[in-house]
Amino acid sequence: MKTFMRKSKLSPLTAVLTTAMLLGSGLAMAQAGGAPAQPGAPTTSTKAPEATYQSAGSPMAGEKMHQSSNPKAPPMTEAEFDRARQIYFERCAGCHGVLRKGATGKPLTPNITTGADKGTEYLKTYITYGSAAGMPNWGTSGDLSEAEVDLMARYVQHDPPMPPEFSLADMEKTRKIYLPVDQRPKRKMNNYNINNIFSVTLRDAGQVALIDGDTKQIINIIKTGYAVHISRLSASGRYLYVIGRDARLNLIDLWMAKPDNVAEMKIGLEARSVETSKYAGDGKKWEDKYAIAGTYWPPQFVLMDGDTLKPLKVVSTRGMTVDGEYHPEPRVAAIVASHERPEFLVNAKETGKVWMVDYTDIANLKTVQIDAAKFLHDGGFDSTQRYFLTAANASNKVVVVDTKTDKLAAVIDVGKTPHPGRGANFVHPQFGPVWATSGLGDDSISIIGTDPVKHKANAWKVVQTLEGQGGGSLFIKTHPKSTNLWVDTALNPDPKLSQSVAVFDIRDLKKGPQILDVAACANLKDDGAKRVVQPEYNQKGDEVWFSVWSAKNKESAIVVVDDKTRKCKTVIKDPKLITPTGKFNVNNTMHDVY
Ligand code: DHE
Repeated sequence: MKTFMRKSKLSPLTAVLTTAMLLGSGLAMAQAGGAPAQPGAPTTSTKAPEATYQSAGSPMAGEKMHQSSNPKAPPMTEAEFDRARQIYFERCAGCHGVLRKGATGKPLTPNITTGADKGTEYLKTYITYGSAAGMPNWGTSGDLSEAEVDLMARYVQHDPPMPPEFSLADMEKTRKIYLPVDQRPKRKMNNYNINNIFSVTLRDAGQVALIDGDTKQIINIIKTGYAVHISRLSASGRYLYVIGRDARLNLIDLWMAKPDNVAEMKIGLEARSVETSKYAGDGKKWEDKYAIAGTYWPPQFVLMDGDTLKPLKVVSTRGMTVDGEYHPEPRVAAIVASHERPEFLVNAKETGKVWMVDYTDIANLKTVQIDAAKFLHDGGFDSTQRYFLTAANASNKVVVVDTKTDKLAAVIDVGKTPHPGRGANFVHPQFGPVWATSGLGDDSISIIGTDPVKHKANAWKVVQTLEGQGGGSLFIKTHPKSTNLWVDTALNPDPKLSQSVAVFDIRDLKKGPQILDVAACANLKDDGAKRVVQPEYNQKGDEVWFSVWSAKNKESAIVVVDDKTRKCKTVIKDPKLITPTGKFNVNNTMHDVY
């Protein structure tokens, strides 16, 4: 084996923990959950990178909820209950669920946690030492004190408190219009090449930076939601939508002399996804017409007017899983807009169903639910934009939905905990058009055939598995004009891997990857974790941008790599670039180019 093809540095337990983090609801319980010390981990602390990842916490930790009590459970004062509830939402809810009915972690309802063979002492051991199945060792890692372990052991024997619901009227109450539609520009009022602007998530600042992709200058830093997550574009490219983990949705008008917020609204208590109507048929009737956003809590999605965010219809995702069991909190994960029909595709994570939401008649809303696989997370289209490929991450599968027929096309076994972002489309020299995903749980990169017409034998099969430089990969990317396939390993516990990326030559994938030390290019003044995360191409497809993501009190940067030479070209640094993570190029996001 060549030295650059390093084996995964994830121990099985850490892999599980990392997986749990990713499946979490903003709390990423596991990382603070004391991922065991890793050889070669950053010198500051073995958990420092994970702590960065965790810092979002659940926005629901601060929500008022009623104390519930179970007479069979050990008593708690109101103050103890409130403190335990806060710890639960900061660290545990992501895996065990808001209602403790289980998600990727086990259910923790009183019928399970109380009883002769369970109870406080049993639970304390479990919380202190963790389990091989992925429960972090909260006590021995030092993340929870003995008193806190005792508190949590008692808390989980009480009935779970119910966070509030969030109605259409609640949304409307929070809606703010900063610039009414009739006062907005009638044409583009700036000289920016809007198609090459990048919206950069400044995660822990609760802001996005708009960066001019041509000049690499910051255009504006705009206040958005808490632990802001993703940006998406309207079909025309004029409007930018940004969603925060606190479910605050911001609408930014890129036509303004200095693009800025024109409206905002809270769509719930905790969220990750937003999308806009993109169907180009019907004489562009749907262009910039609607937006949709989904929440982790309450488990629902809302359809809104595209330019005012006026909420029009809210739909609950509560219901039966693909296995036929009721799930009270199926979180809304990725949402994409169909190019084949006026429809949105909504991933309901825990039920494993993809909802096809027809937006032609919102008053008489038609939806189709496709049984896919549990734990749907992120995904994107194939190169023809007919098929939606999405990871069912804790099921180790990729699901394919045909947006022309609104039917399931395939469920494919892939590597451990796939995490494609939107994935990578390219023409494989041997197998024709393919889409690829990397993953968190191992170093495999699964390449799936996507052409059921000219390459039928390869369609919806893993045609090749590449060995990346390690597990802990979050994103993979290429561009139709490029012959490079970039794979990050941002969550690998080995800093050598988390600070570098692997780049494969699509023309000769057997050659193995070149490893590029992107963090070194950034030459940051502070020590500590410098995770290199999320490759994103510019409009032309000749540059690929990486975030070098440090802790919020340390210097971060964006490194622009020349795609042809694979050499660092520009480093964008600014004290205002705090914790940059996702980057969304207007053209590529608008047209689903990846
Ligand atoms: Fe994400 C996309 C959920 C943690 C960066 N993330 C998504 C999507 C979901 C999701 C459902 C797909 C949205 C869509 O397409 O509509 N993310 C979650 C979590 O639940 C999780 C695991 C834990 C959490 O606390 O939120 C989580 N995500 C992270 C991070 O810590 C990352 C690395 C840094 C950050 O900014 O928070 C992160 N997630 C991203 C990015 C995308 C994303 C950059 C969009 C990728 C793309 O190319 O489209």
